[in-house]
Amino acid sequence: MLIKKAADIPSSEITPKSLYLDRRKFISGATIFGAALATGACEMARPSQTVEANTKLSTVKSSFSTDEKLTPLKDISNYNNFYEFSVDKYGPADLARNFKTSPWKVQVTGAVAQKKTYDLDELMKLASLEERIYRMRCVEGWSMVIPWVGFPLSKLIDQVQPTSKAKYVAFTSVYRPSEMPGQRSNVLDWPYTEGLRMDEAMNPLTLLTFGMYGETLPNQDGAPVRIVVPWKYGFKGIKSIVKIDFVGHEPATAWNKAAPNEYGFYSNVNPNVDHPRWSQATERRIGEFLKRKTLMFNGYGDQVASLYSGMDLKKYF
Ligand SMILES: Nc1nc2c(c(=O)[nH]1)N[C@H]1C(S)=C(S)[C@@H](COP(=O)(O)O)O[C@H]1N2
Ligand SMILES: [Mo]
Repeated sequence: MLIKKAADIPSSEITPKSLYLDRRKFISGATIFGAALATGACEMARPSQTVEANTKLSTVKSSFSTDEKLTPLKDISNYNNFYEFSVDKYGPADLARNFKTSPWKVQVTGAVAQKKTYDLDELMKLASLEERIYRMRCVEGWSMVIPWVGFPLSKLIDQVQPTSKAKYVAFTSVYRPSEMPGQRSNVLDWPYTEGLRMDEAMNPLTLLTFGMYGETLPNQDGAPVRIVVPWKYGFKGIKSIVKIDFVGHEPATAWNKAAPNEYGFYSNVNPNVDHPRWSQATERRIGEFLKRKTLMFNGYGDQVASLYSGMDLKKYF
């Protein structure tokens, strides 16, 4: 069996105070955790929101992992950009608690020989799951080190066999305003979309991601499936994907549509190209006081610099 239920909740996880504040919400959220209630759990004993992530995943280690200090799970899962839920980074952990991630289907379509709609289980079984410890650099200037669980997107691409017309891959997040309060406002043009050039999508670093810290993704981190592209700014890592479309032209992307002069299609981490409103030369690693220097391609230049040889990265930012 690929997956089994976790026996317990990691002791490292501490329920944030905000989760105690809304009792009504707590009760409705708790009804889905029948097991916890059956054991007579009271409010204080309620598992933290990572209970949604309590499916353990068996993984193999990856040589692509950094050995830098991991960002604690409680920080990764309580400081999120997920505008479908909230523009406040402390918001999604609470607001995504009742987001329904099962059943889940991902439609793979466009210029491929094998168009197919995958059930999540089926998608997860396409290749062995790896633990990949990657740096993640948000365009806003903070960074984390995250032990993701997934497999290279190239494994899926090989399976569906793109035709010669496939030049880019376009990704679409779920659109479900009934469960995603942020989608009831126009802060972005919903659904969230992202894209990669075919060679970027095929690069072994590009991870189709199902989990972190050895378990399925917390809802606020993009459950049940997202993309992680560690040499690009965090927003390229589109969450809660329902569609993967192989296309002939550079696809429109959510942040590029919202502010084309600020967020380019490529969005490679580049300390030499400032955002129009701030420098990108340094970053704050969550949990650290002093800022660090941001590395070209977020430190992944050996693996990806050749993808951009001859390109003016100031123009194609
Ligand atoms: N669908 C969707 N995907 C998204 C976002 C979003 O708002 N919606 N935010 C992006 C941004 S700006 C970042 S930095 C990362 C954050 O991922 P994390 O919360 O798991 O750290 O997700 C990216 N993927
Ligand atoms: Mo971000």
